[in-house]
Amino acid sequence: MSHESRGDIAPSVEETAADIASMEIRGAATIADAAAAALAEQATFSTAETPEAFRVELEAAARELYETRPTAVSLPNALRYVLRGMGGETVDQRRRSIIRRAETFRRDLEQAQETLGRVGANRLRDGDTVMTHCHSTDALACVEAAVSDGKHIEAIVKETRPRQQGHITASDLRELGVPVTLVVDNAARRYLDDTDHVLVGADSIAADGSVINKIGTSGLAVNARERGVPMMVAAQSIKLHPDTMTGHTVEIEMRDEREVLEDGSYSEITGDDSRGDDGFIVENPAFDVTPPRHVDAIVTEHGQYPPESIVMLMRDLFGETTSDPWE
Ligand code: RUB
Repeated sequence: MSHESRGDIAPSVEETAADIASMEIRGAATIADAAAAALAEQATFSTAETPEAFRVELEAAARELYETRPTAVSLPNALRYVLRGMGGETVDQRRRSIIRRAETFRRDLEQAQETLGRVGANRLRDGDTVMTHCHSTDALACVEAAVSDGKHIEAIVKETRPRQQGHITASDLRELGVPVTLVVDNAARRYLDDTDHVLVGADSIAADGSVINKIGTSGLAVNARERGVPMMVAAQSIKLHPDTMTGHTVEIEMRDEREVLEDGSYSEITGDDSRGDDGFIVENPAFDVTPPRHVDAIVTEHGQYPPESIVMLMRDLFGETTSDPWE
């Protein structure tokens, strides 16, 4: 990737971009938060001498962050929000406007998650068991709010290969005092009979109500429908993908095959660590698409929506058209 004519990017922005790409920073809300913070850092770091040069630097930093992971729309939505707040005639005014806007964004993000959590908690009854997939801070906010309302909630936590983010969910739930049963992904259907709600997050929500989330979500949703278990998606409005209103599709990230093979299973099969000419291909899609017919409710900070109605909220929040985060 060429950084030509991108201006001077702050080392901390480069670090944030690398951490997002390597999933050191991960999960759609956390990525959005880190991206907004990085733009504020770029504003502080900038030594631009003209307001125009300052704008060019901020846009270059936004591109650097944007190109890390393609699926979670919270990333471009965050960048767009912060950059649109740039105002003023001088470099210092612009710097202050970006820093303020990033702070507002991060505060609102936290608030939205708390509000969403209270909405989602209303769907959970005392004594319910939820099944989770991957690690979603929005989904956990619903459980946290239910627990703080005094409800007893238990959780069946899917491990979520290949990166096993379910382990993070398990430990977060344990901290909330929620009894956790950890299961491998293949065991999920068996445990749906003990489950009252499937509860997942989202990386993007499309205009037709499709939910793009960690690979395996769609299979879980199909099984949940077949078992009659309601499927609830916890997603702040920053997860709404405005481009899908004009027919664009959401890009599904394909990640490095080593994530699938890192447990050594490949060399056990082939006796070879090097890969390449052994006659099979490893694919590692990070996300999948769950059609709206398998989703019961999308819970946002603006209330809960049947998936087919989410486009109304999308129009209210984004209008009809969108553009790149730096335009
Ligand atoms: C994370 C994932 C999460 C969503 C929502 O994928 O799919 O369910 O990002 O998370 P990855 P949150 O681990 O590949 O980033 O609710 O925290 O935004």
